[in-house]
Amino acid sequence: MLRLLDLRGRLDAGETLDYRAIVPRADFDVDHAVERVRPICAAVRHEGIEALARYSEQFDGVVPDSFRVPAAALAAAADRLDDELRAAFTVAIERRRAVSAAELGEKSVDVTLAAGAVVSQKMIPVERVGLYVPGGLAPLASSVIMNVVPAQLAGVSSIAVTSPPQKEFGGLPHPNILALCHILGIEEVYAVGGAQAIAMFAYGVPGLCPAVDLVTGPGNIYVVAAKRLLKGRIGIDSEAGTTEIAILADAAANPVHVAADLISQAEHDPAAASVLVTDSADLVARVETELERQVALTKHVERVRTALAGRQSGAVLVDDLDQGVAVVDAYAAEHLELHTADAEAVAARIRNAGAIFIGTWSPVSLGDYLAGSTHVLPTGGCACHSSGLNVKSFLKAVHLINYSREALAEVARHVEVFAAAEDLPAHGAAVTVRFEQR
Ligand code: HSO
Ligand code: ZN
Repeated sequence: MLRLLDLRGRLDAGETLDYRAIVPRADFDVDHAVERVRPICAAVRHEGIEALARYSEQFDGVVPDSFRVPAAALAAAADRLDDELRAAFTVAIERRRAVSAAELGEKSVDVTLAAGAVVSQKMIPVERVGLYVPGGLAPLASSVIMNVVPAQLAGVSSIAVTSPPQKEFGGLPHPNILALCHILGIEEVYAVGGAQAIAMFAYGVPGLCPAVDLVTGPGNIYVVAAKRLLKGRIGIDSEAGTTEIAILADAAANPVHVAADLISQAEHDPAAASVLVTDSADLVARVETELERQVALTKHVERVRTALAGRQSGAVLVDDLDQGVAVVDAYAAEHLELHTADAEAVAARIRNAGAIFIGTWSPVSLGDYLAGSTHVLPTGGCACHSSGLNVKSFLKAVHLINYSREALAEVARHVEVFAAAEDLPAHGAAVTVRFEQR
């Protein structure tokens, strides 16, 4: 089912391998999608609610009575939650809160560089954020928790949530999404999805939604493209797009677990990526057998098959664990699972991954819901420069510079010389003028 990429023996044969260029990737990339969403974002900017209605009709097949979800609908959804699901939500919220609280780390920095020369750093929460919760093939209620909890712990004062309107729920977002908003105390909720939702947050829509400073949350490739397009006007978290899982495994890995986890993320989208990297051809064969068996039993069989057979998925055979680490580092997966001997030590060697799942008892689907970690993670190789959504994503670092007369005098000549070297003498003068007698 998986495309096979056999790298064994190629280094010994003297080849140099550019792993970034050869790891499985989709053909369709975010740059293409940016061109598709550009007119959508422009229309929302200039036509506001009318454009939202048009795109809702076109992409969601329904136009909500009101794009702002009424408060009564939030409360009603929470009332109707069944007990078991409520209990699962509670554990997920508690665990994500516990980890978020620890993510705050050092709150402030204060450095005295010389007598009277102090630089400190203050972390200030972004004032207003827009949080995106995916609808599409599977409305992800869990994304409400992943977005809202760290924003609240960071101290964001104005939080808006949006999620696509669902035809079967009369144009409201999925009821579990509404219920979680209510449980978490979020009152500003919109029934808007896709690129148009990101544009609504970025530009604001008169009479509906004031513009936000930062947009976070996972989404499909069009949501990611809109975030990339509007970045600058708004801040964004990482580009958290179509789901990916990479599994680094050795011969002793459990093929039942490996296959189940590859399928679990393939379930999200026909464009989802499931990649197995191993030095064991025997494991590949056993995982293939398991995939055949388990895929036939899974509910979303078509979607899963398409994802597993796609260009973006595959099995990569490597010479040894070292090459395996190099390949997964180059791939920079959103989720990386380690099914190897001494997986903790292997984890310590990984540089690029959105989140690392250590050992056979830490599957990605645990992290998707309630491990305590985030599931809003960089995709498409962005894990080599970006982080998953966390409390710090909602905070800005501001330096405070506080020098006394004496402390400035001590370095005045350095500033003057530096400024002259850059041919910016007025910079130097701004310091020296302070010490000239008049
Ligand atoms: N795997 C998705 C998150 C998710 N899965 C939510 C199920 N629900 C992206 O990390
Ligand atoms: Zn998932």
